[in-house]
Amino acid sequence: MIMTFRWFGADDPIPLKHIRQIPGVTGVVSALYDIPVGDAWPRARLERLVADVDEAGLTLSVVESIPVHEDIKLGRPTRDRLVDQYAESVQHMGELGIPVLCYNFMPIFDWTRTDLAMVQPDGSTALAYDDAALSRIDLSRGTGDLPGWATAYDATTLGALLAAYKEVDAERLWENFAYFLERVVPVAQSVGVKMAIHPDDPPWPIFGLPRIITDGAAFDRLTRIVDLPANGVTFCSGSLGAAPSNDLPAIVRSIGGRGRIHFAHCRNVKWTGDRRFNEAPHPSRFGDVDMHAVLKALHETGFSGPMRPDHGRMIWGETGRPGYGLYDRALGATYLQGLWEGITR
Ligand SMILES: [Mn+2]
Repeated sequence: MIMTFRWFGADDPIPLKHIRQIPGVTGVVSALYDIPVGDAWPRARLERLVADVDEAGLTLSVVESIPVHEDIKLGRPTRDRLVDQYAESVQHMGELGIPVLCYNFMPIFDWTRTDLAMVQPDGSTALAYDDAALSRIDLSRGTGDLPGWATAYDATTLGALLAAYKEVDAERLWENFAYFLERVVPVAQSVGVKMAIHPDDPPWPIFGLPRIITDGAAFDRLTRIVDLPANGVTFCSGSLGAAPSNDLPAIVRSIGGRGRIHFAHCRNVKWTGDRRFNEAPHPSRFGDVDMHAVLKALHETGFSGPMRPDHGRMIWGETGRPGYGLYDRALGATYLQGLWEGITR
């Protein structure tokens, strides 16, 4: 297992030299954040990122993520050019020896929460989700009302996208996903890049949009569409763990047993109602994810890839990017390593 930490590039208030000081963290998870969605990532830019991380005494272990253009998810005629450009980015990763790509296939919205700073009994704040609160968000004004939404869409653009997805149900989305995988995975396989799809977060449809990567059956289905080792998953305990129906250790044993877990996100969630949860400190006892059982299953299935603490709370007065402060994620990294040492020794 390689312990890693997400870094948002030069604009991240947490510098690489601080990440380097978290015990045991050797890998960095990052991306190029200023390339328009759909464009091929220039090899020279990616090379510069690798060099910056290297100079800090760390290794770029994972690209998270190269966004998939909505036209690909919608199956529009423009997708062929966009898929080619995606494959070109993957090829550049391979040429530079970056081994893992984390990506997702969620329509329009990436991970979604309804509260970015829910105050916890200990005074810390955590990300939270409540399906009832989500249903009250008015999208007719664009993404402005959605807490922390990174890709801003104005009302017209968002309205057009939502209308286009009216023609795309879950099965059509699977077809469009298959089209993408059939063209990109062989390239990844040939250049030594492991593709690791991130499960949808939360793992159920939102705003009437289909979401398909929500459970172990979906992991199984997608990895058989193109049955190559490069076609794998990111096991995110927090995303899958938001649904009580997901038996996390069983999912690890199934997909991990086939050698298809290429990256692990470890985070705890506390269920507080039907489709309602908040994020919790990493250790098992603070949430509904049995982190010991998850890591034990990862070890039993021979997991040797990168792992990172996923979102953390904001503690000790820290401010910054929601979910991505330094302190709680650093605590998570050391906890996960302690658990791993206990399991593997
Ligand atoms: Mn995750």
